[in-house]
Amino acid sequence: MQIVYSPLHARHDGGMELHRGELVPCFEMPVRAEYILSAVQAAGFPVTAPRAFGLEPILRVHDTAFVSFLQTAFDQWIAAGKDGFMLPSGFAARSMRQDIIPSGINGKLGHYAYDAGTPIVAGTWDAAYAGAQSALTAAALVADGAPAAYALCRPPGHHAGHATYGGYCFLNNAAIAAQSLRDQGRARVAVLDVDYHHGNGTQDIFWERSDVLTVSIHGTPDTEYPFFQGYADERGAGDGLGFNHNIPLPRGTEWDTWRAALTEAIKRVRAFAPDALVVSLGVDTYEHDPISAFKLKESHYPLMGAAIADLGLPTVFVQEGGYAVEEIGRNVAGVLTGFETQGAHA
Ligand code: 6XA
Ligand code: ZN
Repeated sequence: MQIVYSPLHARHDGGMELHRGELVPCFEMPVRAEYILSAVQAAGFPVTAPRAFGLEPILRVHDTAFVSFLQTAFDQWIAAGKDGFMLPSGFAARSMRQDIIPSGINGKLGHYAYDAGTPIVAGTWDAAYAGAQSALTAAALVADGAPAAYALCRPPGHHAGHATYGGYCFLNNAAIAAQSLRDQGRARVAVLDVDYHHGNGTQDIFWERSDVLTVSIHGTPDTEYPFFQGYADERGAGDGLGFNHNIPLPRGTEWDTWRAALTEAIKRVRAFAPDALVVSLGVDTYEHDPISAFKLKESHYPLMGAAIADLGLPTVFVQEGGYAVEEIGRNVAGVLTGFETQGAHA
């Protein structure tokens, strides 16, 4: 399986985030990608650079004004006399107007963002764009006949909605990959999200679609980020009703319970009979992750990969979260190795 990697990810180095009431250095840092790259190379996977697909496939899932906000936001911040990293300080919550996009940069931030934990810096767009091109390259490899490919995207993507950002995510790499598989003739595509956090952006993008199934296993939003989405009763709407499945699990969940949830998720994917699979691969389910509370061990990641390979589907892996930086590389490589080993016997 090819690994798609761009060094441009390092241009996003976020500074500080507001995390559970405290301003702290960002957990989502460039060294994450370097640990993953070293580990997958050590495991023998070949690495390739992303190809150039341009903006058009990004605009298939994201709002045009939102994308141009991401492209120009930092310039507006500089023009307003600021520097460093940008965080919103007021949000369009509940009773406030959703239909207004203020021209001032602070209002714009509050319109598009839904948390104060996702800083934008000078290089954020370059990194997010390179991540999306990496996801598109992995999707193209699979569309052209590779059994699987892995996009080492950073920053991650699964919290980014059609016109919203948060949870360290700006462009939804998994959704962009899934849509590009649809556009290359795969009639039905499933997205399986195994990150610790609910893939609320992916859910949002495909909420009314019956051609893209979304299934997410995650820490219950009752206590875990993103708090306001990811509950089991969210099943899609309109044509998409019944094509979204959330499996929230409590803090402290261990492998046996998590594996049973994966079996349930895989059953949903199988019943959908997709032509291709996109996996939102976060490894923040790891027992020592600093911002998460599941108890998966290093030995479980190859088993996860093998269970996914059992589906027998052309598969695009897209990197999401994982913040135990020294271990995430081994855990990601574990999933990919487990997938390839099982796939070879399937
Ligand atoms: C709040 C935590 C954001 C979660 C990011 C993540 N600052 N999502 O790993 O998958
Ligand atoms: Zn996560």
